[in-house]
Amino acid sequence: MRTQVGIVGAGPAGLLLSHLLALRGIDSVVVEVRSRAYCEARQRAGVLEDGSVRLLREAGLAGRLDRQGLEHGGIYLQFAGERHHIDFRALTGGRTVTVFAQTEVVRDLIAQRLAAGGAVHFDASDTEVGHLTSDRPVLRFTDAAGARHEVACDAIAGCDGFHGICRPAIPADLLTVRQRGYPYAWLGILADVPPSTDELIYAHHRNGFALHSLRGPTISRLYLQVDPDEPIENWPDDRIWDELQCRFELPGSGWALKQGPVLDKGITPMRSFVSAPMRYGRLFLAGDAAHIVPPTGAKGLNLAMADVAVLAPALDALLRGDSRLADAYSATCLNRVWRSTHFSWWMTTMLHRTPGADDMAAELQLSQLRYVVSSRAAATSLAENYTGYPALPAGAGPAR
Ligand code: RFL
Ligand code: PHB
Repeated sequence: MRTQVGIVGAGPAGLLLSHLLALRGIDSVVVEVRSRAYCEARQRAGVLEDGSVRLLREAGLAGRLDRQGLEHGGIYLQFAGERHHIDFRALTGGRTVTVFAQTEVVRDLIAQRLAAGGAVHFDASDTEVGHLTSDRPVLRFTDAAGARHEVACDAIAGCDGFHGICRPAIPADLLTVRQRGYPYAWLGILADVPPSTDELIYAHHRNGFALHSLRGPTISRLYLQVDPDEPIENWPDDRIWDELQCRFELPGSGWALKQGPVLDKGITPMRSFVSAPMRYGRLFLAGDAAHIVPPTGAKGLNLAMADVAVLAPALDALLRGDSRLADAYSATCLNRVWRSTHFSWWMTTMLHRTPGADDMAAELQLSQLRYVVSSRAAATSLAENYTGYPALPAGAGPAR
């Protein structure tokens, strides 16, 4: 087999890259270890920055997003028994985010790639990459029927997430890794009940953080801070709802959290992780393969999309003999990655209860929250980062 770009991973990064390359007339082969059904059902992110929406729209992928995505002009921050609105539109000159599930983005991307005749090999196994410092790197895999393939490529994109094989293919002594773990995790549920709020509620509570998000007019998505090593069996549905009721409670306001059947539940660990550089020879890492942020800033999916928006034109130029954009790829992406890493860390540490934290730490946290909701400068900083700062680079669109 021969292709121009071998892509490992059919998550948002790999699929979107494959599409952006196709718009430039560049062919690719996508290799994915999971089944199509698994990729389409995996519950994850829900918030798209302005720039991500524009990128999908320019790439012709926003049909359903434009019909079903919910534009949100702010969020609520709740603490000390009060709920405060942060008005993104007013603070940033009209910028917003769009609530549209990652599962839907992935479904649309898979349907688009397959309809366009794109090669996406689901249920692949034993994926390997090699000859990465030559100009003819190879991608090897065993397909669903058990046949082994070797694909000769001009470049390989490692879009295979945090646990993939591409980052470990780079010699460890060439990588600088920065990481931080957090002493908590998120328990997330999808519930068959209309959202009890018009915009997302980020709640700081003495029992821990809680987030009320949504997936549409009839489906709610809710998260609770839990201990990282707590088994999910400790959290029957009734206990989850009791704890959500407690953390979102607004005494005397008349507001109530509606409950409904739980459709999906899972526990997600939290970490910050950045591995640099994002390139080794002709291997380019994108998305979670190179960096992870805790989900409190809603940045992971947006970073993955921003990476491939930079990578597509860089690979296009590289394949035509001009390596300047490819040489700048890692530094260009890491600038945004570090901004999002800082913002996600800041939101996370401001809103979660740190087990064992002393009263001093708790008061500092509350003071920070009071400052954010009372200072226009502080609220603007949150709004600017949440809606997407810096803006996607020029030339991020699909074709020239
Ligand atoms: P993905 O989505 O992990 O896709 C990687 C793909 O690679 C495949 N793979 C392999 N394929 C072939 N061979 C191998 N050896 C392979 N190893 C792995 C995997 O099966 C998978 O299909 O990475 P990608 O494309 O970089 O996308 C990143 C995003 O998925 C992630 O950053 C976000 O979901 C993070 N995130 C959020 N991001 C946001 O922007 N906004 C949010 O609101 C938000 N909320 C969240 C989140 C992540 C969460 N979890 C569960 C981690 C909420 C949660 C709870
Ligand atoms: C989600 O809807 O899944 C979601 C929203 C905001 C976040 C994280 C996750 O910060």
